[in-house]
Amino acid sequence: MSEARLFMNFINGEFVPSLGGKTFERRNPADTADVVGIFQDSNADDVEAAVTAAKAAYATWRKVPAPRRGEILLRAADLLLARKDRYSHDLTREMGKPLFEAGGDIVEAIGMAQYAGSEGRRMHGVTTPSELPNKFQMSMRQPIGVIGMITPWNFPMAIASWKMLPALVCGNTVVIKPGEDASISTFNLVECLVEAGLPPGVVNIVTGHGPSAGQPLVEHPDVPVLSFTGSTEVGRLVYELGARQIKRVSLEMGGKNPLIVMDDADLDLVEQGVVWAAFGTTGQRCTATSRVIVHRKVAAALIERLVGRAQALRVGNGLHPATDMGPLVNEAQLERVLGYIEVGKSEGATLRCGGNRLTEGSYANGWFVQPTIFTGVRPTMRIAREEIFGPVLSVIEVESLDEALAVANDVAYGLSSSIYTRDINAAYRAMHELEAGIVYINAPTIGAEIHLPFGGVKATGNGHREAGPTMLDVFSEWKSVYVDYSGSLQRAQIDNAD
Ligand code: UN1
Repeated sequence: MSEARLFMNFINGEFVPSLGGKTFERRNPADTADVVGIFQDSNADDVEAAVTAAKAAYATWRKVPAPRRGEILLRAADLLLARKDRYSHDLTREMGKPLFEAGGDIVEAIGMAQYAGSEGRRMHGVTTPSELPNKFQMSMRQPIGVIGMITPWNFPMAIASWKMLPALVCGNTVVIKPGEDASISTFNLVECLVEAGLPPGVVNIVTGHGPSAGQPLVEHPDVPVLSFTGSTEVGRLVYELGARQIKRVSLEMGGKNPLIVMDDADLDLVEQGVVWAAFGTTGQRCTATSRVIVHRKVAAALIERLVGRAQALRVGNGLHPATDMGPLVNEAQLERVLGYIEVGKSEGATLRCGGNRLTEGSYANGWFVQPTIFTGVRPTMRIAREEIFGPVLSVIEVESLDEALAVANDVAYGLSSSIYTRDINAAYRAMHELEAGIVYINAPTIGAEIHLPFGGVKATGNGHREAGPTMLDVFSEWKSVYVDYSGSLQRAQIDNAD
């Protein structure tokens, strides 16, 4: 067991305690005897100090040429790669996912650092001809100011990188409040940026809880842009509070992601994909497969395979190399998942495997639950409609592609989706008709890459996309510039009208 480390806030390049003098501790969800860190329980005064630092740093950072800003990110990518093992260990210990998955979280941040870093030499605008002679026109991106970020614990390094790195390359400065269950990864990301040359005040970290540290950030008048990933419930609050000050608010929220299995699907492939996407990260991904919508002809065969695979998963401490599935992140999440399992039973779904908390032996000090599969689920049941964020899979049987698509779309959310079929027409129909920001063909609902837009429709998001070329849109303002070198007044839409 390693030592518990004391983490200060990071404001203006210095590690400082919370002005309120309070701290909180984080324990390893696989072994609650292991205190992984003690963090500042920040308040509005800490947020004020961080925003003040970010605002002052903005005056100079916005003028650093974008390629120079990008070079810092590219150097940070190299540092992240060199420290991948250590940072993966920290990440597993703070939030529970197995080491191999934690490595993926770091690799996603490395990819984003390379992608956002190289954007420093692109950030293309549009240059178009004028309708008037001797007139030139173009558009360019400009930074906005201090960006407030509230990040979740489930991808503590990747999601922090999706927000922070595009914001920085655009020339903004940042105040970030990481999820209180997994703050260390944000410190690790920022450590690399600082060693790579990021000036003081450009990124500031304020740890703590939503009401005491998140809300003052959301409401701060000097923070014009908010980027939030988390629950729809909290996202709605962030949106409402932001709207009062006409802030730009980018929200990334829940999912109830469907995976359609047609009767011509390759069931070997389906079996592997479903188990990975439903139980990977203990189901705690907003992209997790939580509904399998299967054609009745292959349902029985598929269910048997899924149950066999789910029961064979090795649940345990993510630090052990043999572990397939780690614990849930905290006690509240455990209670929530167990609560939904009870809901599923009382709604009349059939519990085919799992359903219990694991408490014996090495499980005694952790938040472990078995991989759980419900069959006979009807689309109207709560377990088919509400986001559980745990290793609970609902299997729904259908008769046709039309019915599968209708069931898939009949939920509030629309993040990720998938269809397994060998019929190219069915695949293309699904691609067009699934109400989701992401569609996979013959692959499960998880595993988005950072150079395509990431985000969802309906209650999942509010129209913004993280990652991909669209990532710059949240963190920059367009400016259109007209240069008239005719030496005379040329009236657009009038002097050239005939
Ligand atoms: C999330 O669950 O919030 O596509 C992000 C994926 C990962 C990111 C998940 N690359 O599953």
